[in-house]
Amino acid sequence: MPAGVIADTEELLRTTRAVYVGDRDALALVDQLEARLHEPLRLAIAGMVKAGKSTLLNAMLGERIAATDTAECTRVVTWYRYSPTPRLTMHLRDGTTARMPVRRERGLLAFDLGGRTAEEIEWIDVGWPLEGLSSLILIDTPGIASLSTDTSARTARFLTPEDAPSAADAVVYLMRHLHGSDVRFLEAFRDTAAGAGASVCALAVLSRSDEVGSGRIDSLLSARRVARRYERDGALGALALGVVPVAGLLAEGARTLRESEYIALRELAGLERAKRESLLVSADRFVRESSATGLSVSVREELLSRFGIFGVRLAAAVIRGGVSSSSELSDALIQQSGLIELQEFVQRHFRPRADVLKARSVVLQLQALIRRAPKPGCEAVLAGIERFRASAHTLRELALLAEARADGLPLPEPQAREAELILGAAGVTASARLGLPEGAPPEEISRRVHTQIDQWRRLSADPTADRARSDVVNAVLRSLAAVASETVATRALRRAAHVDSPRRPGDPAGQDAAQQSEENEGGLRRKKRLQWFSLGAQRHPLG
Ligand SMILES: Nc1nc2c(ncn2[C@@H]2O[C@H](COP(=O)(O)OP(=O)(O)OP(=O)(O)O)[C@@H](O)[C@H]2O)c(=O)[nH]1
Ligand SMILES: [Mg+2]
Repeated sequence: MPAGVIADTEELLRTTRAVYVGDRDALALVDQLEARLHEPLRLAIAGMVKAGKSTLLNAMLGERIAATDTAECTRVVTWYRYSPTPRLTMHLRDGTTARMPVRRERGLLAFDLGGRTAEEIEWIDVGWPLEGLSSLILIDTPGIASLSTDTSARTARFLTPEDAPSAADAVVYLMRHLHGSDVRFLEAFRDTAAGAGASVCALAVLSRSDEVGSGRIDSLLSARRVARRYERDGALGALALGVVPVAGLLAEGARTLRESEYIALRELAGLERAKRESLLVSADRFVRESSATGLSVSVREELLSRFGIFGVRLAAAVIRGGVSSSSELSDALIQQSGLIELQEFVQRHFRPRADVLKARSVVLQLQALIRRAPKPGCEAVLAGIERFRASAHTLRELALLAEARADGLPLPEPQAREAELILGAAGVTASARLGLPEGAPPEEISRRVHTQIDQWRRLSADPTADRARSDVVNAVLRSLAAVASETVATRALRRAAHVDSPRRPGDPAGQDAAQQSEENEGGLRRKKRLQWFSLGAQRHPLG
């Protein structure tokens, strides 16, 4: 990634400001874009109605903030971003805003719309004091219906507008089964970015994956197999960078686990086998009157709504396996839920590309502005946009990865597979690109990158290669050159500073140093990952 992408884009905004001097609307847009450039990446959670979006968002946040089920506010686009104190603001369709009270009901955040309907509200802005939100803005979107409705229209207007770039930089797309509407949405999302090289910034989640095997204890294994099949599916494979199975309800329950719930689950785990099995045979049976357990029906109903029958079965099995505290149970369930894999994916693919993705969004908006209201002098802005395109190799990588998934790269095996890795298919750290284990020593990385450069240079000199192949080979060489220069920088940095302190959140100066050193420091990398969303039960749940 070009080091100065943010600085270059700021320069482009300055040029635009000069061209549009005196045009209030255009200057207000430039102000907004400048702010956007310095905000965290905007990651939208999208999918069909009841795919489990809000539940997953709560699991990612580690608090039950987003409303689930049938509340009116599930039909409104809702942003979650960092604020030192809780703050809820409604942005109304008539252009005004209204503050909302911060109120909790039974551990959940209550969205008090003051009697307004979803139709009157454009979006809701939730500021929340969660550290994870300082590096990522999460956006919950209303469900897309297979038949067009007002609610799906709102999501479409926000994420895939016809005549403007998307308001989100990347999307986590939830689906329970692969449906025509899912493919159509992902195509539309990719195409809003088409002007910037058809880069793919979507991750698909096979959601509610505990239900894939009807809640059987091996459901998540079945879900994993289905996810792998979807990944290889021609239609979806070309539209998403990967497919991760996630049991969102289990993850949400685990991250907000209460001591009383742990005690109830422990009681179930301790029942004699025949009694336990008769209770857990189905969700219906679990909440029927029964003499098998001292837990009341209402306690069991609550457990079922919080964890699902799969979660209750799994929790009982895990406790029987030796887990002996609520925090250990929480960790074990999070591990099983797929949440960590999702987080790692976001960490691996979106976060390191955040600057380029944000800059791309800004550049697309500038392009739309020039189309809408051309001004004398705007050629300078267009030239800047062209320079961005040419230099944003990250976008080229994302476009080639999408092409690789759709049709395969125009190279024989094993080079095609190697090329995908070098272009960042498994992550953008030097080790991931070179197919080395995380934590490989810098010397080995350095040796490997130079061997690869020699090999790909030889390929680039092949006179029989056609244009498509040469383009890929050149892109691979460019990625390798970036790895080589990063490696040199990392080694120099280590020598100069003995870098060993992990970055503090929100410390961009320290970020580079930590990022460089983490490439070769498995332990550090894990620490930073955990800091980012700090997975684990929240010790102070709402309510
Ligand atoms: N078993 C199971 N149920 C889930 C899971 N995720 C969500 N649910 C349930 O599915 C229902 C819908 O969940 P939501 O999170 O509101 O889904 P959504 O996609 O946000 O729904 P809309 O915003 O209305 O489109 C709720 O009753 C959840 O408890 C899951 O991973 N497993
Ligand atoms: Mg929802």
